[in-house]
Amino acid sequence: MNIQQVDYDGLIPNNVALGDDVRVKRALEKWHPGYIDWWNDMGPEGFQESLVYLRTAVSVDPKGWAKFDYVRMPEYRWGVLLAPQLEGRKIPFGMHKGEGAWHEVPGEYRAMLRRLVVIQGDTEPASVEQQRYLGKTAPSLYDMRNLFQVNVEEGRHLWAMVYLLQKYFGTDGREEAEALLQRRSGDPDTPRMLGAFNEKTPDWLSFFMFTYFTDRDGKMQLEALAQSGFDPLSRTCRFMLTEEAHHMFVGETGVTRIIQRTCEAMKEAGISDPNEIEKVRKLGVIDLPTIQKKANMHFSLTLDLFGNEISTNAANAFHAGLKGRYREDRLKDDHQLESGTYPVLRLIDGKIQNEDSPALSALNMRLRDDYVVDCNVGVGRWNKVIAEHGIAFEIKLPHVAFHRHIGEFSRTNADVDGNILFPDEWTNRRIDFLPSAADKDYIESLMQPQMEPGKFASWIAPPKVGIDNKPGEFEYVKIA
Ligand code: BYC
Repeated sequence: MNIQQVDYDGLIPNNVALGDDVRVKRALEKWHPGYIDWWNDMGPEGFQESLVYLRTAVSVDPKGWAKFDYVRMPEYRWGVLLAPQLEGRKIPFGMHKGEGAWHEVPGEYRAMLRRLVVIQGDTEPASVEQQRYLGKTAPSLYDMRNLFQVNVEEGRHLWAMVYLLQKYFGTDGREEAEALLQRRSGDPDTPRMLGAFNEKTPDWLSFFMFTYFTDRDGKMQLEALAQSGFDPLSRTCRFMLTEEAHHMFVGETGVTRIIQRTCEAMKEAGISDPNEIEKVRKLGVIDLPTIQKKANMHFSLTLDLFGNEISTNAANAFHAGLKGRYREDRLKDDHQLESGTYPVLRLIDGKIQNEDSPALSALNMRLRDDYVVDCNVGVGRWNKVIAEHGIAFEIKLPHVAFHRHIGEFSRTNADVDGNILFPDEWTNRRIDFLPSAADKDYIESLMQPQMEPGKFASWIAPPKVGIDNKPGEFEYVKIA
């Protein structure tokens, strides 16, 4: 069988010769109805019968892997897709560096590996649950389609992790696969595993910020797992990264288009001061300071997903060869980190300062640093749009100590510049940094659906090009 091509003959599309693997095929077929029930209950509400112009993977060849067509979402062909196996691949880091990559789970690392797969798996359905009401307020059919594309692919990413659980982790894996369908984002009794995935995504600005910031954590974590010495995990993550790129594109361009519309409207109305919030809001667009506050919120919530700066879990996973660094294969050092150090931001004597820590313990910090660099690239592009309109305003990522719930800074209150605040100062100034109830109400008031082909809500500019090069008035979703 050609690994690049996906076999669409059976119930579960795949490029892993599932037809020859009766045990796993049966296990997945048994899991399938529960997944469809979950999708129908927790997936995009109100649009399950609509025809959506979606891409589906037909190959894992990076040069041409998708085809576009109208699909009803519950009939989307979710499947198991792994990037091709690299002949003779070696474990690239940790104590087993240079040994042949594993094709079965090494017994001594079973629990650690399972935990990584389960955490990754848990985030995927969580994001679908968080976004399930957004279709009803879509600013255009183009945006609605992008939302649904992201949703079905997060569903596929769940399949990707469930395949690993079912194939490699026996009874425990089967139980974990079931549990992934039981937990619910935001549920007080059975919440999703990581904090940011239990928050609400109440409006489209949040959706774009989430896909910009939180999907980018997905990218970083998947890049780190793609380095894994456990080859099936590496191959799975490599293909997931191909899909993930579109999600971040949706986020980055979504925020860009909101900023662009705001700037255009301000210019037309002759408003040059971005802080004239009430005047700007009268134009039916989102003022730049509110966009900044939303960025502050989503960035800080996402930083928590990197775990504690100093982490024995992360050190163990690296040492064992299970989870590497961001693009480990491009780094030039011994890939074992037994002796090196890494600067870690800490709160020492009430001041935020760098302290050298053993590099192995500081891997979460390092991945978070790489993440911040990556985040800043798109922020720079947002600022270019603002500057092109001659408006004196810059979106800035807040300090990493701001609004944290995990790690070194979770026990303190810092402002967006990293100044430590007394608790009452924080309480008083919180609404300067994070969306207030009034900001939320205003954004909510804008969330009126625009479902006419080619039309866009007042607060967002049209995209530069359509999906699959379709013209502006293309009907991306045929609403049933
Ligand atoms: N919330 O040693 P520590 C994505 C727990 S996003 C709650 O600091 P570690 C996507 C931790 O579990 C990418 N609990 O943490 C994006 C541990 O508990 P136990 C998802 C937290 O393990 C958008 C304890 O605190 N993938 O794909 O080094 C849409 C001490 O932990 C949190 C992954 O994250 C938290 N935020 O690092 C759709 C990759 N942080 O075990 C999808 C897999 C920490 O002591 N996960 N804790 O009871 C990992 O690599 C790591 O587990 C983490 C945490 C980075 C999450």
